[in-house]
Amino acid sequence: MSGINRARSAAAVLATAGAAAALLAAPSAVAAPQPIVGGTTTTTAAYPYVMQVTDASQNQFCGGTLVSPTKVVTAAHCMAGESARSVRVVGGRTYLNGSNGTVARVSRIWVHPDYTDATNGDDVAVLTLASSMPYKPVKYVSSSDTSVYAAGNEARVLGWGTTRENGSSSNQLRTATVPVVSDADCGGSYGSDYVASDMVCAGLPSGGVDTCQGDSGGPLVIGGVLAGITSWGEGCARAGYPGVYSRLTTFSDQVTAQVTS
Ligand code: 4AZ
Repeated sequence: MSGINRARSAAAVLATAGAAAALLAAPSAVAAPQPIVGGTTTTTAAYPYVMQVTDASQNQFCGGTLVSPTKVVTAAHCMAGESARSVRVVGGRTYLNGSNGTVARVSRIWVHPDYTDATNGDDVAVLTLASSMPYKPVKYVSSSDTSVYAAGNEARVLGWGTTRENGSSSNQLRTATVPVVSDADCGGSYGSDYVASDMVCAGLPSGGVDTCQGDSGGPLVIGGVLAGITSWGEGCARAGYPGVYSRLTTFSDQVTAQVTS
């Protein structure tokens, strides 16, 4: 994503400035490296619907959400350059370096037909598994459930992504909660890249808690129901730049068509 690349030099400057400040200020003022960015470790036993989306060697590159025994919702941008043969879904594996859980091959990949780039919306895909996952799926929003996106609602994000911008992935599954951001505020942050019909933002005004690289495709859960898909953002956990998620109510009927096919 272009935002990630643009982020790099600024992050390096901030890291240097932060290190200098740490020498001057109390060490306790410097936050320790955190999950996702800012959050806690968890397990796939606690969140059985969270899936690793991996390559054929079971190297995780995106997240996904189990919505039926053989259907996984993920981001369209995660499927760029992929084929059903090249992808696996791994359930029940809390640690990236684990070998436990259940590995499924993929028999079909549906990518939203209008998808071009995450910042244009339509960032949704559904994977059909060749074998069933023995884990409890999560319900997803229906098209009329738009009240879940009321600004300030608490949303849970999950993934194995980097624990800071340009950082390293987390070996253990992480989770955090972030408040939903209004369309007006998110449009203020991202201008025309924020397509309100297809996206929803979540994050704190001051940043510090966010999804990051490698969390893409994973769940945004509001009130126990899948309501979004981790999609994009300007860097990670920056003040004034919340994470952007696919607005699942918009795609719910298309997802259902895939889930029931
Ligand atoms: C990514 O590249 C990514 N801060 C995911 C989420 C966000 C940014 C980038 C949101 O997978």
